[in-house]
Amino acid sequence: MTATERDDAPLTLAALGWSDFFADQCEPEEAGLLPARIATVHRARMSAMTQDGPVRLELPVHTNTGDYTVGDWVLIEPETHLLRRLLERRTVLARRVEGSKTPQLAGANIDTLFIVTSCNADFNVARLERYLALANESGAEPVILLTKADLVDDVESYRGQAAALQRGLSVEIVNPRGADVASSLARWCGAGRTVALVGSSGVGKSTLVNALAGTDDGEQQETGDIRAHDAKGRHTTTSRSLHAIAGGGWVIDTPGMRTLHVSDAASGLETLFAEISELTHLCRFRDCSHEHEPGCAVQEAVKDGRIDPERLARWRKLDAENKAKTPEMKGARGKRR
Ligand SMILES: Nc1nc2c(ncn2[C@@H]2O[C@H](COP(=O)(O)OP(=O)(O)O)[C@@H](O)[C@H]2O)c(=O)[nH]1
Ligand SMILES: [Mg+2]
Ligand SMILES: [Zn+2]
Repeated sequence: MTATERDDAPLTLAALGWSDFFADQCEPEEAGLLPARIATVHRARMSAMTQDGPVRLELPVHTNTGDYTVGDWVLIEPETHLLRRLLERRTVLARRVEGSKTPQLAGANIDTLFIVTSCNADFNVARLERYLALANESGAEPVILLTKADLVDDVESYRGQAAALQRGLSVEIVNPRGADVASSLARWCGAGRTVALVGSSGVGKSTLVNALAGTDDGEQQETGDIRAHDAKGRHTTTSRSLHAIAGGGWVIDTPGMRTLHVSDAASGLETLFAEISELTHLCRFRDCSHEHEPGCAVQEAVKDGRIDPERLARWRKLDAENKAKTPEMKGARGKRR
């Protein structure tokens, strides 16, 4: 069921994810406007959820819908549903896809980002680190979901590898087709909370969305076993939307990605590689490259086994990529809390 099709019981703003963070942004003269949460974004139209149900937004001329994303809070006119203003985001998931210059917005005001990977061929620590860097940078809490545990006999080794990627990282083994999906993810869901799913095509994201949304009524997300790819080889899931979770809260499904670049993610990388980045302050030289300099605290840690050289190599690669792909003259991109 997509949010736009939900026309039953009215929702409170809090159930939609509204909080003081957004209320505090409203000026006194905006008191007559209605808060609305973007549910779908298309090239020329957008829909939103309000306390009074789903609405199709009236867009001012020259609106670029690419400036908005699923999960955004906006203020609209109650009668006409004319879009008046975008409220500052608490978190925003942005990513640069190959061949595009501007980052694509994949969702906003997400509390928890589920990074979904299967335990078989898709499992790749370097790719998970890319997702983690983006998740950290977005401001959402990353959680790794391991699917297809039934296809391997050493699921605990996958759990261990995933958990080692970042301090305090939650890793959950889920069976997207099982009856207990909602309860195993309940810790992160619930009224007013928003989760999103990212990960390669075929790992079970749509199956998870369907399980969370409840399958009894409404429209289902197309899953890979119905039709993995269309005739042109595109992924099954091509648009994002806000789906109501049966037990409360909201889930955003995002289309699969082939290549995932890291850019504008310096602080996300610092969180991800905390055990390395906190050593760099101890190096003798301020501009240490951590390759050959005397007094390099990072190299010392590699030598005495505190840091895995492969992990260091992956950090180097992502750090260099981030520097190369982040424009020097970066406009103020509202720093998140
Ligand atoms: N064996 C196995 N198959 C699964 C599991 N989870 C999902 N699948 C299957 O994997 C395929 C792809 O799932 P889908 O939800 O479409 O993946 P998406 O591309 O990430 O949205 C479907 O055939 C699912 O039924 C699992 O835990 N084990
Ligand atoms: Mg899908
Ligand atoms: Zn160093």
